[in-house]
Amino acid sequence: MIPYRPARIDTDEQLRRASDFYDEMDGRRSVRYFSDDPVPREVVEHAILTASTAPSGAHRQPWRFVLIGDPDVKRQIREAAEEEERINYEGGRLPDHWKEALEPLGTDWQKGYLEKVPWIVILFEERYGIDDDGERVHNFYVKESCGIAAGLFIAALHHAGLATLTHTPSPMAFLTKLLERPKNERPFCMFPIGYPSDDCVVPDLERKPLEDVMVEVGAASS
Ligand code: IYR
Repeated sequence: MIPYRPARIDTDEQLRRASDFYDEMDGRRSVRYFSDDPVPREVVEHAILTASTAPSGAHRQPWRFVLIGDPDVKRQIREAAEEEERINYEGGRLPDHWKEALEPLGTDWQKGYLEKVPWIVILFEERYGIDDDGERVHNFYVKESCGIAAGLFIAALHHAGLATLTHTPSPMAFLTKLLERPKNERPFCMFPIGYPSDDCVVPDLERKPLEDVMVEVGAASS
């Protein structure tokens, strides 16, 4: 154990920071229309480092972020993702209630942004570790850990002025094969990363107010 003594912030400053951070995050939107303007690799690498600060079960950090800037690999990902999504949208794999829920988002099987963006990051969950003797090592709370890391990643990208889409083409198994990942890794989420295009639009969504997302139980003492 080592001491951990982060400086206390006074209440006014605390409120200001909390509110400023909320405003910043409330300005984030998932983007499906990207420009092909370049984004420095270091910015994305720093966002991955930030994501990797996430708490994880037994500090196993059961994640691997696969970075793709190669146009040929991006094209292969687009083609494979579209093949799956075409079956979802047009081949009847998406149930009607799901299609209806997606209608306001205007999504379809076409995923042109996967080729347009300067970077794609694919977060793989590490289902189990492998020790020096090649033996399996149990990982804990893998989905929870990766979910938290994904959230920090999205926040870090937004903070750096970048846009992304939390994209989970379904099924995603094709990514393991295409990216030649070992069998202890499984795709968790895909993140096309770049700047929104000049003509980017997003659905006119509203977020739930605090009273719909928080309940207080009991009476706080202060
Ligand atoms: N994976 C599909 C469908 C999709 C599902 C949900 I839930 C969304 O919020 C958005 C899309 C696709 O990417 O089009």
